[in-house]
Amino acid sequence: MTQAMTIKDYIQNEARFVEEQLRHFLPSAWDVPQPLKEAMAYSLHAGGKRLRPILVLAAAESLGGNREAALPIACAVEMVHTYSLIHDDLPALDNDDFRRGMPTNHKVHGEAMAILAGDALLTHAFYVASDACLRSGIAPEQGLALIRDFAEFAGARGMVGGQVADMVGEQGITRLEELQYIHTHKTGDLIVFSVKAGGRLANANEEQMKALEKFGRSIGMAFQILDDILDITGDEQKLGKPVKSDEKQQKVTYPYFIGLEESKKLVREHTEAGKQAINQAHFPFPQRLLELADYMMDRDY
Ligand code: GRG
Repeated sequence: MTQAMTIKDYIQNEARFVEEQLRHFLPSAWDVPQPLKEAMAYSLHAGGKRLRPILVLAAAESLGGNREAALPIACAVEMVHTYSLIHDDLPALDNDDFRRGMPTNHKVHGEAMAILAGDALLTHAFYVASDACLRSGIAPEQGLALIRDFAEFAGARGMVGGQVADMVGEQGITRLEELQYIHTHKTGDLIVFSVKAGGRLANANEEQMKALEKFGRSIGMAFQILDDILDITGDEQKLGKPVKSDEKQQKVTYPYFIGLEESKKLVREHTEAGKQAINQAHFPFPQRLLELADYMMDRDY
């Protein structure tokens, strides 16, 4: 990877690596019903920014870690992210028709198959992650800690918990702290897991793991606040999904609580705080991680 490459090219390159790896997401020898395979592949290959897998790779790279070991974990995170999007779009949840610029999974494959494709992507992610730990030669305790983190950050006190808090609190949120809880878990936790996983695979020390956690928390929060902002100011074509959906659903968001300008300021502040954590923790190759934080803050889709 040449240092002269722009962050945009770096992201495109890394996303391509992930895409290629995802093409072989199910072992070809496995006997899997074709409709299930198709429904899983439909959303997995529907595009998307691949930011979480890229964060796994960049975190590993920041410590001189092995890309080969990080790549399957990066794919596993994308599988969990994709399952969450499929389920989030279902009629029982957000009932959305478009995602990543395409009809949602249940619109194409039917509701039952979409639910099962999400289930299968979630469980398969844990197969891929544990298989990678077994093959990569990382210490068994490190592998187990990684899998435990994955379950924790994706599950009841992680992303699913955040989603439930969002659902239960819909329209009834009156305090910013409640919204912070939702963002921290629904969006932030998988991002925190991504950078921590990259760190673990690269044998990060305790100080570096703490810095990665702080980095993930900060850019995760910045990412979601920006998502709230883009729902108001963004371009439907670029986003690949309808805008103003928060307003239509009368959702309480950061701009609702503190206004657009203050929300934008907060995005910058969280991003800086994340970068500062990395800058203070003696990473040998932090450049891409830092650039990614800036890129995520500047995105318009
Ligand atoms: C249903 C268990 C369950 C969880 C749902 C991820 C999620 C939690 C809901 C999706 C809706 C949403 C707006 C969540 C906030 C996180 C977020 C901004 C997701 C979109 O991530 P991007 O922008 O999407 O990285 P792409 O398509 O680029 O991968």
